[in-house]
Amino acid sequence: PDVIHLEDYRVPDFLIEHVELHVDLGDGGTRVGSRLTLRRNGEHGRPLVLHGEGLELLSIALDGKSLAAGRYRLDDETLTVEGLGAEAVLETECRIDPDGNTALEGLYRSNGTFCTQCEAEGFRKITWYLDRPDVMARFRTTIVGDRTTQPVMLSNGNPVASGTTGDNRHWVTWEDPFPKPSYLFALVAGDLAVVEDSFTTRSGREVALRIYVEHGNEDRCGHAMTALKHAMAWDERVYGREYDLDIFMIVAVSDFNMGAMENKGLNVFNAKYILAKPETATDVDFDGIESVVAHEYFHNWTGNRVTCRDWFQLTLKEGLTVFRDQQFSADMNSAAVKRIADVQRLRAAQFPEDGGPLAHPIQPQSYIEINNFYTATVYEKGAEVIRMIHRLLGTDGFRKGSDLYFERHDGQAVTTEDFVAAMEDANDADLGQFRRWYVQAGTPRLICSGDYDAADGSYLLTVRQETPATPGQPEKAPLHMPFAVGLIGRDGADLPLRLAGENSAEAGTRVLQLREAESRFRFVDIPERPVASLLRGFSAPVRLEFAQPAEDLAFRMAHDSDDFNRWEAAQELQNKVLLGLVADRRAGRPLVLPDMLAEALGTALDDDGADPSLLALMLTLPGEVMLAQHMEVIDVEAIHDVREFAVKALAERLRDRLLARYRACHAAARPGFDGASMAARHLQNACLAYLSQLDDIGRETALAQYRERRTMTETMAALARIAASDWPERDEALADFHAAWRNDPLVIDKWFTVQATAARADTLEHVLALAGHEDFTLRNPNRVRALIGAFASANPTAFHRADGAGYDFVAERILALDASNPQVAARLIAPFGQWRRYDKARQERMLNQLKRIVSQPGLSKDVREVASKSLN
Ligand code: HT7
Ligand code: ZN
Repeated sequence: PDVIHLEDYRVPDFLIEHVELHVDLGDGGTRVGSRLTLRRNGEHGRPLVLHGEGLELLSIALDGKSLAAGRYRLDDETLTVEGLGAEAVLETECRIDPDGNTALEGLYRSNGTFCTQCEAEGFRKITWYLDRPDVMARFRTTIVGDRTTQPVMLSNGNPVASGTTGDNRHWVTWEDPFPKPSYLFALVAGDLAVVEDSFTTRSGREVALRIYVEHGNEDRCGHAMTALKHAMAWDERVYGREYDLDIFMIVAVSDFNMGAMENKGLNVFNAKYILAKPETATDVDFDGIESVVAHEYFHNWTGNRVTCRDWFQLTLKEGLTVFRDQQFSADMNSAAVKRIADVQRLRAAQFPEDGGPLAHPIQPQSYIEINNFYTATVYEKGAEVIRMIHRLLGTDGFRKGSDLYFERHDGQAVTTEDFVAAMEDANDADLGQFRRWYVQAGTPRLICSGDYDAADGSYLLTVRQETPATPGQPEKAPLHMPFAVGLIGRDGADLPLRLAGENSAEAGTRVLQLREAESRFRFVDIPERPVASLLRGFSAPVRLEFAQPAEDLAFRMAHDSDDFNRWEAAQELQNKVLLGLVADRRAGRPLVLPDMLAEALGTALDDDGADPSLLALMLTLPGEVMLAQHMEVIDVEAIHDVREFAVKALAERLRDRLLARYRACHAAARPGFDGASMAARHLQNACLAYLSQLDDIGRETALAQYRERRTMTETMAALARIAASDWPERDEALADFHAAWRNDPLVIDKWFTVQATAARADTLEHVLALAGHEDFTLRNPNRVRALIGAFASANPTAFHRADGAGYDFVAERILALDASNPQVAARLIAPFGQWRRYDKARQERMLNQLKRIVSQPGLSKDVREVASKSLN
């Protein structure tokens, strides 16, 4: 296979100044005319080589003259034209087939609506082009369509002309004044409803905001619109960035490979991240909409105005934009709860990636298929790297750096190095060693120890860092990182911190800087043995190893001034207890829940002053997938049994307090999307997860919550309990839910997921039946993720069934899906890549499935790359 290497980067041989597209949409195929104004880039005699895939050539002309067959060469992936002058105009016309486009890349149809997805390399499926991000051109796009079936026809920029052509057809021309790479091109045409609003920028410009959806969904756009306006105001306030066109459009489509796409002025969204009302969407969905709408909007500056030179720089726009959307959501809601959610996501998806065969730095050095590198590492770890720069430079320093970055590079396609250099230059800082984060893969371990010396009142903190070897990187160098710490006194307050040799002490959190393989910090004037709170706010993306006694963890759960670390202390205590129970079970010892865990959680439940959402997170035991990360060889059944045992034992011990909190939250929550109601529902559902395990009231509580149908958040939490149960009402409730929502695809996705993730011995049989259900299709990525993705990544006992039937089911679907949508198929392989973590029998079964996938004839390069790398 062709491997692309960063070190082979060369500037483009030609630049494109202007593009005129003429897209004639039709039921029997679409004709795309293109007129490229080209300029030779530098002194050379090389031919023009344009990218193009799956295009049927209809005509070609250079500088106004039709080209004879010998003057150009066509193959499966390129069009080569010799003999261009320093400046040239190339015109081509081709036919493409959007209806046959099941890969959802390029121009395709979703529920009748024409739409595009061009990142990363989809534009070459629309016309021949220099489809690389460092070629930035001005686009003028004319769309011709049917007046009845495509009354709405959109592209980037502003509409500048329109008309009709007879035959019930019409046309519209859009012009985008900002030069952009082809991956930001978009076109949408269909019969869509529009919801309108407006935003006045701080310099007084009025921007029309439009959200286009399928008819009937107009009442589900309110939350997305509000999120958009909040994001626009936030980017002005926090980064000084204003929107730059007169119109900002969002289109929601039902068939979409990822979450959304930041095309200039015309974002295209997976409907899941736009459509919501409390009856149909959960609070998690509402939060997801707010952050994805903001993320795509923020790309207008971090990605569009300043874009990537090449795809190895992907984290330049994605890591930075994820960091910005995380900051935004933290400002809009509870910052601690948001930080916890972000870290949970990093640990669930990125840590396994970084410790497995697909580990890569946030700036990969090579790839076969770039679509495979839209990873948790590039996005989530990339955001953590930016967050560390923010910590090291401070809020004002970071803002100075981002101002300089935009000032220097507006309108350019740049590298991560340009970003780091702007941060350094604006702050006169040295990020030399810090740059290793961009090129070194693997999750560092921070091995910490603390020694209190009562005689001289000092506390010595020793921190050793070690990054495990990753494929192709056996040796690792020490990294520069911020390490936020606090020392808590016996009264629960943070002690003032002064390092030996310093003159004054500061109370609260201290941000230390780690650079060496081993660092030592001696704090002085410490009057009593403190309880250390390390890595506050998760100040670096590492695994912290610090043996802290259970009593200290319980103390921090009650007193840590850093809310993230209060939760983290609860997690650590729960991990300790549950992994101890796993060892007991494996040794055949009886399971006994230690009193102190119930007491610590009981104390948390009594804390009326704490954010209910934070309490919900503290009460929720680490999931099976998270617990598994702490085992040398993952014992799927033991983890599952022990977790179930602990939930039930805690429910019995804390019954009255759980019930009281449950009732209070239920009374406090209103159906809307206000912070207090969402937090109350969060705690209500965390309590329900315990209460539903009780033999006497569990069933009636869950069924009553389900039957009440107050909000989708409550309904789904109850249905999840019911779906996992053996209660006689189970089948009836699932049938009832399906009947109620059969016409609402986003809700039916939830129905599939709740069954795919149910922890039952017969889940695989249910999932097999669901794969044959009339509502199941491999053609819709959301549906695939709802059933197959959820089963493989969120139901460990069923996916890792000892007989290997779970593996067989998923591998078979990956192969089937590869024929129509390789990008989505490749993303389903990740759980197989973790094979080394399991027992020998499971290892062999997982490897056999990977080998089966790799040996399939005609496999896409997407699936081949991931499956073959996963074998290592
Ligand atoms: N920049 C986008 C990444 C993307 C994508 C989106 C939709 C479908 C296919 C895609 N390939 C890559 C989304 C984002 O990060 O904002
Ligand atoms: Zn993005």
